[in-house]
Formats: sequence, structure tokens, C-alpha cells
Amino acid sequence: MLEKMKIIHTSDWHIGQTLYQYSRDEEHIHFFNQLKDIIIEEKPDALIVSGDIFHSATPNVISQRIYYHNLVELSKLDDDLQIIIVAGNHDSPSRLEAPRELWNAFNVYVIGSLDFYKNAEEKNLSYDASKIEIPIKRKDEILGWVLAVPFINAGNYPSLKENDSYSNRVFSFYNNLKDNLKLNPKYNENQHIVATGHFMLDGANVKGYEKIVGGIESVNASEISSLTEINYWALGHIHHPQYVGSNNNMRYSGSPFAMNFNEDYPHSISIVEMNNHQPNVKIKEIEPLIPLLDFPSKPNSYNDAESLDLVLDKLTDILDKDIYIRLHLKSDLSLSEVANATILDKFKDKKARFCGVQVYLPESSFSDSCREIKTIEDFKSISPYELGCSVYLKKNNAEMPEEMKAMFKEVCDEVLKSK
Ligand SMILES: [Mn+2]
Repeated sequence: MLEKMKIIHTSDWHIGQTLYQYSRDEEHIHFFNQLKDIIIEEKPDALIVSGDIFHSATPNVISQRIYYHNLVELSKLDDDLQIIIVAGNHDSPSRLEAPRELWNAFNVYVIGSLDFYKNAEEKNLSYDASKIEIPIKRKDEILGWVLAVPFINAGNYPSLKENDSYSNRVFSFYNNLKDNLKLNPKYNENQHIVATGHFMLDGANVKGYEKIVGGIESVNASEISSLTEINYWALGHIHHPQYVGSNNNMRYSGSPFAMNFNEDYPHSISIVEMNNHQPNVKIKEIEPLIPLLDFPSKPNSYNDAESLDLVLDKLTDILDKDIYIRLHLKSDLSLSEVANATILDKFKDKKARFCGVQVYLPESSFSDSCREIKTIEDFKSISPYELGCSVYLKKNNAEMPEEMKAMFKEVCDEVLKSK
């Protein structure tokens, strides 16, 4: 008989992250308290965390204590609750996995890496598939399986043919994995299959994702969703909660709270009930402990923005709130030292946390110093110095300070001379 199976899907905790040098430990603890309540209420069979447990590969002692303490607390909530954790690109696979056997005693299964090894006869990398086939049990019955795949470096997905694309290699990898599972004597068709992954699917909404640089590799969503035996994809990496593809079974749970000001959407965890091989997802919003506030609300341009005096005046009312504040204001020149000091002074001994200023300059100062690049010839005619200055202007909405310009010019000249 096909039993229902309930999982809670979350990812991208980023324990140990700091925002403008403010520790976020209290916010993580606040999240774990909410997660505990949700688990008590929902009684899931499994909790799946799809990578980026820690913000850094070498988390500090406090971060580790928050992780260990809360994971043990979660596992104590229910003897039948299985917790499955895979490493993300931010985690150290070996560090995360080191206490693996100890965790098993708490019904926690941690997969840091696949332990790829070179097979003597084959050219391809092989791995031990049984390590990542995790049965989800209720009493002694196996309800389903989690193919617990951590983040894998693009170059490490085995390639079956020469010049196989990244997306193809990811596809064949999961295809293989699911075929392998079917050979497992404990597998039968009445069991659900969930796969984890920590990668970028094409078509995903990446708002707030800071590290998009040219040529980032993504996986073809429609190709991978043709693996219909996989009933639900519990994905991590993208912080915006969303489905990708048209089947409503490939999902990023998103991070539990905003990691930066651009993640200005509600954050949540996903409660997934598997019934008849179909996932039914319920979204549970996570209430932030310390909200992030753009103040005043983000203007579109210089004309919409307000002046420093006006902004500081309005600010008075909210300085005693426990919030992160990023200021937006207009100025005819980049902010002076005096203006910066005035702002910092305003926040002194206040509860609100200052997180920088975005300055909006008049449009004209933009077009004066930013030449349009339309052709390769335009591009070639721009000196590295000129390009650097205009990138600075675009990024900061302010001219590069004179002192920095001089230093930058010196470096450019030096490099060009040595060519
Ligand atoms: Mn992440």
C-alpha cells in the first residue's frame, strides 16, 4: 500500500552569517524556535536541509554550538523524525560530515560529499551510491527514499561522453542514481522518491542572489524534470522560495530569513506531503526577528529620492526599533565625511542597526562620465582606468574619490608599462 509521507524542506540557513558586521546568531535561534514549533505541529517523517548549513567553510565556535544544540533539540522532538542534511557550496564537505557516525545515533544523516573515487578499469569517477540512498521509515516500514545529493563541483559530475555539457552530466547523474535505487532490494514502487540538489536551475528567480557572475552554470529544468520517478526535488542554493519548471515538484525552499537587503520577499519553509507520488506543498512563513528596512523606501532615481536632512529627520521615529536600516538619499555630490559622521552619530546608542547609505546623484553626473559602449570598437577605445572609474560610479552612484582615483591610475599605468 502507498502510504503518505510528510517532509519539511528547508535550506540555506547560513549559520554564522553577518550583516554589515552584525552577528545574526539571535536570528538563527529565533528561526530554530519556530522550526521546533512547526515540527511539533506537523509531525513530519523527515526534515530535509538542502545545503548551505553554515555561511562559511570554517564556522566559528558560536555558530557550531548553535548548530549542534538546535539539531539535537530538533531530533529529540520525535523519536521517529529523521533529519537529512546535505552540504552546500558554502559548507566544508569534510567538516560537516566529520561527526557523521555520531549523528546517526540521533537519527540525523549528514552527507558532505560523494567520495568520488577513480575506478581502476573505467576512466570515469565512481561513487558509493548506497551512501546517499536514505530510507525514510515509519516504524519498520520504508515509506520512501531520499537521494541525498550535496553540492557537487561542476567538474566533478561524471561525464559519460566527451564534451558532455554540465546540464547533461547532472541529468545523467540523477538518472543513474534513480536506476541504482531501483536495484536496491529494499526498494519497491509503492515508495516515494525525493532528491536533493544544491544547484541553479535555469529559469529560477534569483533576486537577492549576490554572486551572479558571467557564465554561471545552470541545469536545464525541463530535461531534469523528465525523470518522473523522482517525485519531489528538494532544492537549495537560491534564496527566493519558488517552484521551477511546470510540474510543481521542483522547489527551492529558500533561506529562512533575508541574508541581504535585496532578499526583500517573505521567507519560509516548505511542508511537503507526498501522496500517491504527488507532492502537496504548504508554505509556512518564518517571522523575522530583526526585519531589514530600506529607508525611506527604495527610490527609482535622484528625482524620487529625499535629501539627507529630510531622511535624518524622518528617521528619528524608528531608531528605537530593533531593525536593520539601509538609507537612501539624494545628493548633488558624493557624501562628505561630515555627512557620513552625522549619519553615524544619529545611530549612536540606538537600537536600530545602520547598514550603509545608497546615494542617488543627479542623472547628468552619470552621462557625463559614463560613455556608452555599443560596439567592440567602443570597448577597445576605453582605457582600463576609464572603465574602472565608470564601474565604480555605476556601483556606488558616486564618483570615485580623488585619492582613490590617483592610486588606481598609478596601478593601471604600472600594469600597462609592464606589458
Ligand atoms: Mn545559499
